[in-house]
Amino acid sequence: MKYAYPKDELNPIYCKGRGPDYDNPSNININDILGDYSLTLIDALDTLAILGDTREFRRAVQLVIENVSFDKNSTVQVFEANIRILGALLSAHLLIQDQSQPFGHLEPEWYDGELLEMAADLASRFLPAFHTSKTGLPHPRVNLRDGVPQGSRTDTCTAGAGSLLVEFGVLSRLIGDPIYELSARRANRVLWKLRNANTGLLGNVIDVNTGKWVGELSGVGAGLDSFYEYLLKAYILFGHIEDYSMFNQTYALIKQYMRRGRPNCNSGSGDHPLYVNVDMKSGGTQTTWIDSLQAAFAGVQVLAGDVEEAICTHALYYTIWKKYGVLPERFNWQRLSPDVSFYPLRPEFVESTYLLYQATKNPFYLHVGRDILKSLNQLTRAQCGYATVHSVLDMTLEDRMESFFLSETCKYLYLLFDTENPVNQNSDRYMFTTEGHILPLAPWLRQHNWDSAHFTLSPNPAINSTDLHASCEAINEERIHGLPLKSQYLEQISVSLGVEL
Ligand code: DMJ
Repeated sequence: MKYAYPKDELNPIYCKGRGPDYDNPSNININDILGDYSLTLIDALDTLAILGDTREFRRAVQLVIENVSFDKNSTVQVFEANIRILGALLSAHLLIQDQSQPFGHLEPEWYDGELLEMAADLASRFLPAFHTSKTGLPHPRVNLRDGVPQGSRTDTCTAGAGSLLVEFGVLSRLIGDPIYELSARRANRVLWKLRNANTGLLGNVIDVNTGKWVGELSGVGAGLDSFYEYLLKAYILFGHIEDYSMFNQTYALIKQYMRRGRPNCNSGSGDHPLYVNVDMKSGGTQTTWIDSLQAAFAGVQVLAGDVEEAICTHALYYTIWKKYGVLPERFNWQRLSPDVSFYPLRPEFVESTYLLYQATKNPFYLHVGRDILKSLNQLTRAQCGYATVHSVLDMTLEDRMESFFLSETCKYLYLLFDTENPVNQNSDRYMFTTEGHILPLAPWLRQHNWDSAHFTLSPNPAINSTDLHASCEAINEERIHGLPLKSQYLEQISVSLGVEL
């Protein structure tokens, strides 16, 4: 707040604010995310509530309402603005509206739904992305004032087009306007139809006008990660069996085509399991790297009830984290070195550590959390904040702190240790969006107040009851008191990666 507000991000080394790069519109690394709308403050609203800083939360809400406008000549990515801004506004609005105020007194006396109005205004600016595409898949970018820019790119990653349902569904249900939920559902169904006929897998990049795959890599990391996550989370929130069925079918295919290594993580022999990137047409291995976004997959596996497998997935990223002190963006599992070596303070590994601790209560994950905390403080702390690691090889830093550091990385770390936090005390009442915003799990979200007969799209994909086969394993005593992954297997990964755990 001191150095950056009202800018979008903090430059933590030179203590300055950062906004969009208006001089260079093609700088999408910046402009996709920064919209001149106090991004970090908005993204961190519910973090303030979770930290119990009610005064600062109310002050931040007031600043946002009084000073932020979406009537801006900013061209942003729909996906990023959805998860970071729309999700944050909805979460903060719902926290304020919660009659029981479990986080303390969050509601400003004068509050009259302004954050929800802002959310609806922002989402209405996303709609041209859907209306101007030939398939129903959204264009990746919109100008907040003018809609889809003439001649703008039509290739979108699958996660970008197919992870809008959680926020759009909540908004639709709050304001009673189905357009958002139906647009997001339609995009999911279009993607679903375009699965490869042979494998059933989706690629990572698609053209929104032709519906042709431009990237045929299929994996659980960048480009696809939150698509799977949101099928499951949309089901948890809204209870539509269609979403659950889609999740279960894809999850089975992920196991079939992408998983390598011994069949059972915690027994038998063979290599440590690994989810690789494959060719969507054949299922054959396509790359020798995994990326740091894939570390979130263990969290999805926890939510899906596949805790043993989550323990296994997480252990690999823990070993890589220990090797460098943070996670390189891409790690080559053949050469055992980074292919892409920056670390922008991403939350995925912390997130799955937190979710695994919630699921197992095994203190191993508290130790992992302490390791994370120590290395963030030792390696990334800068003059005015925490800085992106430019290269894990020499630990040089870059002057950037992305908004997800406060909305996710810090939040999950805090929640890992704050066992009395209302989120942890009522963990069956909340769900995290892919940007770490908490949403209530509530009966009213399982209903909608519009007449679905007027709004049917294409028919539901065929759903077979045998697709619905998830189960929740009970965690036995051994899981709580012993190492979650048996020591011989932990040692196996540490030896193969040359790390001392
Ligand atoms: C965040 O914006 C979200 O976690 C998203 O799902 C993936 N990318 C970043 C964090 O790495």
